[in-house]
This record gives sequence, structure tokens and C-alpha cells, in this order.
Amino acid sequence: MENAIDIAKKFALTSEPVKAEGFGSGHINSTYRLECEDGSVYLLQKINNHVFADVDGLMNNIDLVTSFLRKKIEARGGDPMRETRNIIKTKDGKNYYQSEDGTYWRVFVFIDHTIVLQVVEEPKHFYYAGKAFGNFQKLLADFPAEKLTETIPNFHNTVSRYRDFERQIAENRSGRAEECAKEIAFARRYDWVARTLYPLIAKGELPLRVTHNDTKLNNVMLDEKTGEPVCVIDLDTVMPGLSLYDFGDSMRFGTNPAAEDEKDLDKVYCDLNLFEQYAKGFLEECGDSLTKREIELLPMSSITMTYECGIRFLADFVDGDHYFKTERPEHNLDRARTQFKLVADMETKLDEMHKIVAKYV
Ligand code: GN1
Ligand code: MG
Repeated sequence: MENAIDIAKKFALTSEPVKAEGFGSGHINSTYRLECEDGSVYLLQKINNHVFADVDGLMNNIDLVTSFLRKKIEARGGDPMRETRNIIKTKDGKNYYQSEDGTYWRVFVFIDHTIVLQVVEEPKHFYYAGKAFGNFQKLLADFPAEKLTETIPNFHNTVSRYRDFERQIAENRSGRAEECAKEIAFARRYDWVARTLYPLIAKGELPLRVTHNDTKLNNVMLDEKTGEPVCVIDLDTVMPGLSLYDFGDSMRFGTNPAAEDEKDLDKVYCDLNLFEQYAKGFLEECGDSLTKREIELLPMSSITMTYECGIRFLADFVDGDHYFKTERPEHNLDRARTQFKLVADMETKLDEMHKIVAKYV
């Protein structure tokens, strides 16, 4: 079987690859920091093709989106090699390589002098994350959405997510459903949350835009010295979606001062100061283009996206951990618990969130 170095040799690198080390913290793909003989560094990734069934469509999306962004970044005098992902093609000019064992690989330019955070360390980091994702949305406002493949159909369709959740609980492939009866009961008590955003698209109340759809704090690279945003990464789920998905998912991950998989739930809550930091940054960048209805729903989107992630983690736990990477048997359950703790906490803070949003529109 080909190892990471053999695979790297298929790509048009500046010199021979010599070292590949595990890197990053994504729950889906596997990432390596790749070093070459001449000292140049790249990012090598194995794409999870169980999650992304159409790798060709996925990589074509990333090629289209990054090419589009590069032009905009150049036009405003930015650095297109740092401020967006850049695909390194294979020696035969393809966006990815399929190895002999059927796995899929890609290489990106490595962006140095940046940090990626798992929790907010200084409030300004989250303000900058808000600016990064708000700006990302602004830059893609005139991207021709019809050119994009839907890499994961119904990705944020919370109505079908809830149906899948009930089906996986009923199937109980892991036999662990009883172990999490309390969490299942919570998910059912809050099932109304699944109907707060998605159905409004069909009713014409919310516009589809080109959105990132996976806006966790660790999907933005910040300058190691200043903390200012450098580059939005993890473009696998850039698809038509709601601005509210991007806003809410950032709040889900970033307003919690503890880790997504923290076992001590006393440490898990929604920090409203952090909520304010992100809201300010996001709205400064793209607030002008949001509709009244979108703005009204910004606070609620934090709950909806956190709930969605919670039922996905819980369903995967009961299903036997086939989707998200896990490091311990209870990992997905621990993650579901933090999400549900946040949902309940955010619910008590909705009024405050509305007051904060009102300050920046
Ligand atoms: C996954 O790949 P990563 O770790 O950035 C997941 C997101 C979840 C997130 C939860 C394609 O994101 O939807 O919100 O984990 N990505 C996919 O941390 O399912
Ligand atoms: Mg990621």
C-alpha cells in the first residue's frame, strides 16, 4: 500500500517530499503537514469519501471557489497565496489523486505564521473570526451558486436531520440507546428547534446564499502575532445555504469557553461577551446585506445549529460511531452532552442576544 510520502510524490511539489506528520483537528478528513527536501511545506489531506461521496464534484467546487476568491483578493491588494486555500495539482494536472487502495488525497499550500484555535483564548480572536466569516460571505455574494455541487445533500436540513436521528435511535446499531435515554429525551423535548430555520426557505422567508456551512473557530487561520484573520479554511461544505447557518455554527463552537467534548458540564455555557465579539465582527462585514428576517433570527440560529450538531453526535453514538472520528467510546456522547447543555443555556439568553445584535445593525 502507498504511504503518505508515496502519495505526496504524485503531486507537483517544488522538491521531493521527505516527512509527513499528523496535523489539525478535523472530525472528518485526515491531515498531514508535509515537508520537502528544499524546506518547503504543504498540507496533505486524505479526503473522507464515505462522507463526501462525490470527490470530483467536491474538488471542483473548491477549485471554483478559491479561483473566484483569488481574483477578489488580488483586486483589493491582498495576498492570494495566504488569504485563500490554494490547490497544488497532481503531476498530471488533477485536483486530487486516487490511490491504488481507492483512497482520495489532495495537497494545499501551507499557510505559515498562523494559529488555529480550539477555544477562544482572547475575546478579540472571536471578533476576528466573525470578521473572517462575515467577509467570506461578502466575497462570495456574487458567486454563481448554480456552479456548485451540493457536496452533502441536506447538510443543514434540520428537519431531515431529526428524521435521521429518530431512525438511528430506532435501529440502535450499537445497542447503546439505553445508555443515553436522558439525552434522547432532551432531543425529543426540543424537536421544535429543528423547524425554526429550514422550513422558512420554502416559505420564501429566507434567501439562499453561498455559505461556508462549517464555521467553527478552528476553520479560520489567524495571524500568530496579531490574531487578525488570514484565511478561512475547510471549504468542503461551501454550498448554497443560509447566512444563519454560518452565524449560528460559529456561536455553537466559539461562545463555549470549554472544549466541544468537555466532560465537566459545569464548564460548558454560552459566554455572552464572546457572542457579542463575534456578532460585532460578522455584522461589520456583512450586516448590510442581511434581510430583516435574517437579522431577527440570528440569536435563534445559535440554538438551531447547536441542537443540530447535538443530535448528529448523539445519533452517531447510538449508530456506533461511523461518521465522526472518535478517540474514546463515549466521545460522541460527551460531545452531544455539551451541545445540549449549550442549547438549554442559550435558550435562557435569547433576550440578551437580541439586545446585542440590535447594537450592531
Ligand atoms: C465536522 O470536519 P470538521 O471537524 O471541520 C462536521 C461539521 C460539524 C463539526 C462538529 C463535513 O467538521 O458539520 O459541525 O464536525 N463536518 C462534516 O465539530 O460533517
Ligand atoms: Mg475543519
